[in-house]
Amino acid sequence: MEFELSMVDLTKKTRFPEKLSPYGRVPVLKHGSKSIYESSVICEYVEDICREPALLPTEPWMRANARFWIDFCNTRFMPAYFNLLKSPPGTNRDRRRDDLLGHLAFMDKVGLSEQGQGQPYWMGKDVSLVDFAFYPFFERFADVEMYRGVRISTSLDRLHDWLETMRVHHVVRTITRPKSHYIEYFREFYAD
Ligand SMILES: N[C@@H](CCC(=O)N[C@@H](CS)C(=O)NCC(=O)O)C(=O)O
Repeated sequence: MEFELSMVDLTKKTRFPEKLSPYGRVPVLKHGSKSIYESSVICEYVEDICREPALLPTEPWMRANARFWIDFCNTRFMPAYFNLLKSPPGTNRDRRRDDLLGHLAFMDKVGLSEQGQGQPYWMGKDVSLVDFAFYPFFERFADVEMYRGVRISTSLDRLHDWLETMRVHHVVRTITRPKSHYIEYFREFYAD
């Protein structure tokens, strides 16, 4: 779908209240006179108004499952990621790192191995909103690697295979940036 991207400087966000959600955050989708907030709600909205290509399974149980994983991403994985990244020096980073690593292992074992059953994407043979919910964190993963010493274990085969599949997805390739971009961009926020 055609869209126009409007960037907001979050260090000056008081100047742009009309471009922020009621939580004071981006992204916000403006569609005509309507505003939609929160990434996963925005994604489902776009899915509702543009059904092709379908990015959610049609079968109700599979649809519920897709929503479970998107919820897991928002309520478990993302908080663990930022709890570690935003932890000041001297706080218990080992525990926070273990939390994140535990989620990665769960994603590999239960999400990708049992759910995907040898298929390339999270929900099977087709890319879905689940893949697009998780992938942005791996696009920027160089920040937790560089500034918090996280490594994805080589034993998480399915996770590594999925990452490779996503890295070369034609849509991901149009927006991807190198690791060095993330390392430099996040240095001022997260380097000790
Ligand atoms: N759950 C939200 C998270 C949005 C979010 O944290 N956005 C960040 C930028 S990536 C933001 O607006 N931060 C400004 C702030 O929290 O003050 C979503 O997925 O849309």
